[in-house]
Amino acid sequence: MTETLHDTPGTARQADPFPVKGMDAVVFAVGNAKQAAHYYSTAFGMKLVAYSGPENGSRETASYVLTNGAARFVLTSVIKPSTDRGRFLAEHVAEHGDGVIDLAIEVPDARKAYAYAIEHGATGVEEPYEIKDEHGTVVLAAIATYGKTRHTLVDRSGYTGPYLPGFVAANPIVEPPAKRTFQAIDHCVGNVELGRMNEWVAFYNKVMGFTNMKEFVGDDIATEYSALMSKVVADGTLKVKFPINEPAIAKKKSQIDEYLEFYGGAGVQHIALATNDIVATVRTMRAAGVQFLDTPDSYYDTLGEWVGDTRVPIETLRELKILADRDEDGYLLQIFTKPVQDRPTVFFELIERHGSMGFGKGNFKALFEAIEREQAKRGNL
Ligand code: TYF
Ligand code: FE
Repeated sequence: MTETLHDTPGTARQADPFPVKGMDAVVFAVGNAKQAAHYYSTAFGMKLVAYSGPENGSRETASYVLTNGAARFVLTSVIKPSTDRGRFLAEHVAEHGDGVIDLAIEVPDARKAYAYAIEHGATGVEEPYEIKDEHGTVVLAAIATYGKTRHTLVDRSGYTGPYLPGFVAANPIVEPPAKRTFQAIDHCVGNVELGRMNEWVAFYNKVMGFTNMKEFVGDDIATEYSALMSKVVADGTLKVKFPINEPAIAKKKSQIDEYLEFYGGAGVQHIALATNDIVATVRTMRAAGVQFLDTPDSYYDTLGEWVGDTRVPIETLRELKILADRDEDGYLLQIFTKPVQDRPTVFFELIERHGSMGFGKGNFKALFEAIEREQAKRGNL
């Protein structure tokens, strides 16, 4: 049976088959969650809000929950593996280094979302289950995606606690910066094996009813300079956006191949964080020691000619190495960190959108050249 919504007179569209509220959390398995929590507090300006560990009954793992506006990261380490969960975390860190194990999505109904996903070909990881404490009930379920990554589907509408049952409220590690550094997760990018991008795009099309966004990197750009192909899937409201990259066979060894080699397979490549003042955020994060990719001066010499007016003067963009792009809907400002662990794997993006819902297509050449300069320094190009 299909329902229809009538939102514009004279038009009818299908009700969203897989409604989502937004990203619930990005969950990382790391070697030392205590120190990672410190890094995301002092370097990224996030705020520790919840904790689970031996002090409150979790003897096997320690997890730190940090937020910044609507963005939520969960950092988990294993203390002493004794269950399948503990062994999974220990092996994940041994094999992949610090990385993302879960792109959790908040949904209005986790049971319905799970049933829809399974019916449309998803592999179940956790059947729907409830957990409760004095703050209420959360319904959770999980499905598998690329690599060892999963999507936990979270219905927290019946819950008022700091994160999930099993977690206790925690105080910030340091006083968060006076001005918030970012406020939401804009998109989460996956790297998949050569030739498998379309398969994963089809997975999101079928399993979550996500549709393709117009921006993509096809063979033409791929062979010329990017050495990767990319397509973006998103839910109907564009709150959850998942670009998927695969390596392309080009003149140079792909940055995606470098990731796949050092991560040990498919996984999350970068998390983009939405900010409304990228200049202030980059200044704060640079002062705290975060390293960003460099952009040559020549980029800024011609930027004004094609990008037009932006909120930030070109000279400030040049000083901070921030990139800018424009499309028919508006413009965006963006910058990329270097990988945040010793393996050349996970990194972050800061993005300030002004109308544009793109991903910085106009910057792909400059960006991919910057990534390749780093790849060359590591001896992987
Ligand atoms: O998310 C995106 O599509 C942009 C561009 O390896 C991008 O941030 C794409 C691939 C890549 C790095 C950045
Ligand atoms: Fe991005």
